[in-house]
Amino acid sequence: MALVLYDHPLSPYAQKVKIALLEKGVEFEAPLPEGLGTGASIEDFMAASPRGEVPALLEGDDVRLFDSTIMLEYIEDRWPQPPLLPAGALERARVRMIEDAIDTHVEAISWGLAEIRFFGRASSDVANKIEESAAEQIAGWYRWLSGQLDDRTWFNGNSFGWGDLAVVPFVNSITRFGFEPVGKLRDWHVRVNERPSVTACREAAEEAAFDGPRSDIEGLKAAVASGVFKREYRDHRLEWMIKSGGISVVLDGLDRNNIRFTDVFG
Ligand SMILES: N[C@@H](CCC(=O)N[C@@H](CS)C(=O)NCC(=O)O)C(=O)O
Repeated sequence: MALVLYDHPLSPYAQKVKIALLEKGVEFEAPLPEGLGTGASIEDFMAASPRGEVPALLEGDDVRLFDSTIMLEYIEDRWPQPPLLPAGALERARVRMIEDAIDTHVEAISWGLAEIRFFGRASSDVANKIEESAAEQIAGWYRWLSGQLDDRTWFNGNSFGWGDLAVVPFVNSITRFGFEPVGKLRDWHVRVNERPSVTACREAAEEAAFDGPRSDIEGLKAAVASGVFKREYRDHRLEWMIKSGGISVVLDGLDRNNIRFTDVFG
């Protein structure tokens, strides 16, 4: 049975995994799980991903994985060639640290901007405060990323790899919100987006975000407004919304029952 990666083209986490599979030349299908965001989606997707999140990876009768980092580990173990992690314990640790910071802190910013700009969660005063905070945070994270890149061509070292695929989908999301990287981070951003695996994922995301046939931003907005699509305020996202000035957004979402937290898995 083919490898199935439950996907949404706008999910930067799903993009990490798709880039890794494309780089390894592993064939996969990438369907959109029906009911994503309702908290009660199709059975095989929820069995693989009890938090109801994409990506979810399924293969044969046994492989049921959630979490993009765990999937990257699995893919690297299962299809070691070409290796995506750099050589050497410290280099590998460095790359994993970058991935963790991006997954938790940087993703929250583009997710939060979508809450404000697409889903209209905040009044103009609160929205302005959140936007200002997001802009400051992005400048800081871009500085940190430039420092991590240092004089390297790739976050991974001398060649493209895990360090790069863990960063580019998130920087592309933030760039779509109008925050272009500068300096050496900009040079890397141009370079990495020329990679065919990255180009494919970026184009699919752009098509979904803007006007392609896979785009349904208006439908999504209506689903969130009516409470059918409950946006997931988990972990770092909840922290981000509160620290960036949006505690009223959280309270309002609870009131309207259009945000959700993680359920017990069993
Ligand atoms: N830690 C997870 C995070 C996955 C995640 O948050 N996925 C989002 C899409 S970017 C999702 O499916 N959210 C479901 C929802 O909002 O209901 C990973 O690395 O895969």
